[in-house]
Amino acid sequence: MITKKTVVEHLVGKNLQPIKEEAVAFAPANIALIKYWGKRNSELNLPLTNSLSIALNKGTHTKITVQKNHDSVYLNGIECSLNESFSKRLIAFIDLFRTPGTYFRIETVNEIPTAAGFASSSSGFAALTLALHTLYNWKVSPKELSALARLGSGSASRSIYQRGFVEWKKGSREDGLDSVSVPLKARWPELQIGYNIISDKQKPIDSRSAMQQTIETSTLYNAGWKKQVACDLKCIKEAIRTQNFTLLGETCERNALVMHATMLGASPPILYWQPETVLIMHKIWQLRKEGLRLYFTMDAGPNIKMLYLLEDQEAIETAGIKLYK
Ligand code: 2P0
Repeated sequence: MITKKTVVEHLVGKNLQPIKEEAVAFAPANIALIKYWGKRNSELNLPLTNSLSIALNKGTHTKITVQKNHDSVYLNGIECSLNESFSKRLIAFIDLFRTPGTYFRIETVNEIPTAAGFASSSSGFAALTLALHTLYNWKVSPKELSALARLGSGSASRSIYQRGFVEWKKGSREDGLDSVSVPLKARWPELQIGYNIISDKQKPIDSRSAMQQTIETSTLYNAGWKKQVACDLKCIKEAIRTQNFTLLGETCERNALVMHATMLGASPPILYWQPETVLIMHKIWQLRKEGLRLYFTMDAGPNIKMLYLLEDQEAIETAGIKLYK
C-alpha cells in the first residue's frame, strides 16, 4: 500500500531540517460549489470525483515554531491537550515531515467556527502546509502543495490558493500525484457568499465518517452521485465562464441537495439539518419566487451558505436574511 509518508518523501524528500525558527501562513476557507463526497483511497484522501470551490475571505492563520523537548498545540489562543482529536490530527500531519527529535509549537487561529461545517479543516491543513513550506523552504509547485495539504484533509487541497475558484482534479494514479487542485482563471468579484449560523456546535458525525458511511451503505450514492457531479461540473464551469448567476445558483443548490440526499439513503441515515435549516431553505425559495436572486449551498453541517450578487445584498438583508461574511 502507498502511504502518506511515501508520497511526502517523493515530493519533498527525506531527512527534512527546518531552515528557520518559525513560519506563519494564512489560507482561506473554501466553499465547494460542486462537492467532494466520497473517496477512492482513505489513506491518501483521494476523491471519487472532481470538486470545485470558491475561496472565502476568512480562513486560518497558522504559526509554527521550532521548540525543544515537546510539541504543543494552540487553538484560538488556548492550549489544547495532545490527546484531543484536533491535536492528534495536526501532530499526525507534522509527523510526516519531521525527523525524530524535532518538536513544534503549532498555533492555529480560525476566523470561522471550528468543526461546524464551515470547512475549517480545509483552511487549517492548507495554512499548516503553507507554513511548513516556508519553514523548510521546499522547492515545490502550488499543485504539489495542494497534494501535500490533501494528505491532512481532502478539501484542504483547494485552500492552497488565496482567492477565487479552484478545481480539485480527482486524478487516476494510485499514488495520487495527479490528484491536485488548480485555480480557474475566471474572476467574478460581484459573486458573494454569506453564511447563516444556525449552530456552531461540534457536529454529531464528522464528514470523514459520514462520507464513508454514505459510500458503503447508500444506494443513492452509488446509483447517481458520480453522474450528478459530472453534469453539475459542466454547468458550473459554463456559469462561471459566462457569469450566468442563475445557472450557477441552480447548479450549486442542486449539487448540495443531492449530496444530502445520498446521506439520507445511508444506514443509519445521516441528517445534518436542524429545523431552522429547513425554515431558511423555504424562506430562500419563497424570496426567489418573489424575484430575489438568492441561492444556497450546504456542507456537512446545519448551516446555510447563501450565494448572491453584491448589488442584491441590501434587498436580501431587508427581506430578513442575515448574511455573515
Ligand atoms: C466539500 N466536504 O467539498 C465537502 C462537502 C463536506 C461536504 O470536504 O476526510 O474534511 O479530511 O478528506 O475535507 C469535508 O470533508 O474530509 C468536505 P477529509 P474533509 O467541501
